[in-house]
Amino acid sequence: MNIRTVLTQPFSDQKPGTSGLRKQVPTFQTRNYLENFIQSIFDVLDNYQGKTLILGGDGRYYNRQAIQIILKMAAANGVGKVLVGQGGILSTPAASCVIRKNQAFGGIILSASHNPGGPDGDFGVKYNTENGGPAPEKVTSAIYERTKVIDQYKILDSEDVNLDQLGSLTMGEMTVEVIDSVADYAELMQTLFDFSKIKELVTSGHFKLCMDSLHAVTGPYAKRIFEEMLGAPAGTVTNGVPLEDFGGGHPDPNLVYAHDLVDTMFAPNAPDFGAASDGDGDRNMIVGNNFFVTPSDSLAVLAANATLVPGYKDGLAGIARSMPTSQAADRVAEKLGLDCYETPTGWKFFGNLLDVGKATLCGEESFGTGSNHVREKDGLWAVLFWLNILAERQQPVEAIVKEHWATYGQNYYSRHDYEGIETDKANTLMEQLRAKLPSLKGTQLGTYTVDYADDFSYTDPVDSSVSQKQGVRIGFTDGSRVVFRLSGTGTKGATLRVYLESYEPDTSKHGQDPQVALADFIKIADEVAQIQTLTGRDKPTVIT
Ligand code: VG1
Ligand code: CO
Repeated sequence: MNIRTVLTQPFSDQKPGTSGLRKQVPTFQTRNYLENFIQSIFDVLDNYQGKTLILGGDGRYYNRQAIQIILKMAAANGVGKVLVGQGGILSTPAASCVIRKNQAFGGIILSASHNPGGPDGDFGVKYNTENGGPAPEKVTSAIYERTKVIDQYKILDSEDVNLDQLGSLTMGEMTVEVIDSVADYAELMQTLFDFSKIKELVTSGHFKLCMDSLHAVTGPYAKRIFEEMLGAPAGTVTNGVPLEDFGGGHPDPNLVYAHDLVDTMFAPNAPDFGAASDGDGDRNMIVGNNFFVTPSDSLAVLAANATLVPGYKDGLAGIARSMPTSQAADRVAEKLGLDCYETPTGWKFFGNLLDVGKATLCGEESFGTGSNHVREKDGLWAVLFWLNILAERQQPVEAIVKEHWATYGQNYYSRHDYEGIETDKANTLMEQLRAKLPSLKGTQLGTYTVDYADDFSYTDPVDSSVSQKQGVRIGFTDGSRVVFRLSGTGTKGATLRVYLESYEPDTSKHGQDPQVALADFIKIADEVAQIQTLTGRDKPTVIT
């Protein structure tokens, strides 16, 4: 056995963002770039010698090569056993499930999620801890500090592992087990949902389901669960083969990038239920026949109907949402007498709340929903949750959401993204906006009075850690809000996200186009943040 110690020099740009380290593929292919980051993870962890690590990714370009490198480095660093998904495939929620089931010390997930892939696309590395969730900030900061000074890494000289062959083998003193990517996850889903009831619905002949996996990681999961286990007709899952470049598309389930599904669902005689998921399988989009469900509403509807679903029949402990997510879920929490938590953007902030049992359901406006069954958001879980509700209520998606609005009021919601802005301009915009905040309270913007204006700061209720500067929010006295923050997942320039929300209790005013309903706030956002003037952009690149 030959373990080599390779001398290296630090890279200055290995700071993990909202969800791991994301860079363009050529950056990750730079000599020692991946190795430095992986060694930095091992260097900051204690007590993992001889223990189990989970490894897998979303199948994007460079996934297989990166897995071979990480296996050899894990062996050289004293890991006892690595469970790796067959073909290098593990969706993010499946990785979380496998970490928990095997009491692994952690997992390395290779993904840049919804970002495009391929030789010129993006790649990413995320470290998850033993609870199955994304490493908290204290861990990611420690990794980053280590990357700044790292001067060597360890790697075993060894043959590559055949990732397509299930079974165990040894690499130096480490065991490598290639596992079925889907089995553990599918088994967990069966414990949460009423599969026989969903099967009745999807095989009834009067309900049509469409699942677009966008050539990303959920293909094999969706085929096994919907077509094989639940009996939906072959072809229910489209774009179901994971491709290294996702077929050239953005594996991002929203109205812009999941256009094939959107065309199908907004045609005459459309199917009853459509869904899509992202690159790594943690996001979901839910569409009814000619009806789009916003992610914020989806969280609220799941919460309001949770007791119809076996895994949640005893009710919820609490609900958590990221700050920019609409307050639709808060209204459900209030009515059900549940605690509701508002966290910064990124799933890592839900981990503590889930671990101590303060929250059961969590959600983000960015097409992310999940629960305490794993410690990641979970795309197919959300689809199954909806199907279970539909099977119980026997109503169309649209009727369920409209009834929800009639009960709780409608939170109009939209996010406007300005992608690829020059970083300096984006920073100037945020700085100027921050400087204005103290003088805004009580003033009029348009016809609305500012109730509060601040930069969101979060104190974790479990470990008291504080995360500052998590987004500028301007709230008005009628409950509406405009939120501004810069993305932490992009790899080119900066992306400004503007989140717009208003509340409409009057049923006769429900169901309008959100861009019309939110027009006043779109204007206010531009004026207060000087978006056009400072970025030169007269409209967003993506509206969701
Ligand atoms: C985005 C979303 C955020 C999500 C994150 C990771 O982050 O806004 O809600 O948790 O992506 O999702 P940002 O910093 O770009 O706004 V995934 O599916 O990309 O792991
Ligand atoms: Co994702």
